[in-house]
Amino acid sequence: MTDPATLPYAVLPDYSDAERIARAEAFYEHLKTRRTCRDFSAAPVPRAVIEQAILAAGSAPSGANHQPWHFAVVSSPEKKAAIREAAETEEREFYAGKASAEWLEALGPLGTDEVKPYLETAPWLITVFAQRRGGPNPGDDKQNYYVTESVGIACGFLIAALHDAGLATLTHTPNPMKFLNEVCERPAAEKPVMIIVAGKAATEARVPVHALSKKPLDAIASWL
Ligand code: IYR
Repeated sequence: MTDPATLPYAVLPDYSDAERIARAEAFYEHLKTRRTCRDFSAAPVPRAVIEQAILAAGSAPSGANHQPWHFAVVSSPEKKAAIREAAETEEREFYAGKASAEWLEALGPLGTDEVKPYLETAPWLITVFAQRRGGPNPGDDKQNYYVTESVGIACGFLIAALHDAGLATLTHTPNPMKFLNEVCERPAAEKPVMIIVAGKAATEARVPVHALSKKPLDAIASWL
């Protein structure tokens, strides 16, 4: 193995144990206030916020650091209308029988349906694409690795960054969503993964009680 070029590991703050615990608690307290939003205000949000959040997403770890993602950011009313129309067409079929009874039952407590006005109301639709090929540098055409995992982590960073900027978010996944390639002018080889809707919540926005219940630590972690 050849020795790769290296730099010293970035110096992280040398917090006391008490400080670390307090910071971990504070971060949890902050992140848990995020609520999926389905009722957005049309109030504008500066593009610079979205740019910084995408840079945060782009800092995520990825297979071989190939960064196998593309964020197509839609704000034009025409494109948003096209996405809403295509998404609602898919969702109508989904709710009218394509989804299993079990799936529809699981969605019951969320109160969702095929009507998606927020796809036009919210100022920003960040459509996330996964790239099976690419590489560490723009223009590369190499195999990418752990694409699903990498893009999932980047989406998590993106949602956390948007939340930290005080924006409401929604992960929307119409099924199928291949129409996004055409609307977002992305090559057929890229796989649309999700739309992250971002903006301010409408003043009258409400959240389903179902969404507030999170599993306790002992149900989601074990210690060996
Ligand atoms: N994509 C549909 C259905 C839907 C599916 C799941 I799983 C959700 O957590 C929420 C919705 C819709 O957006 O209505």
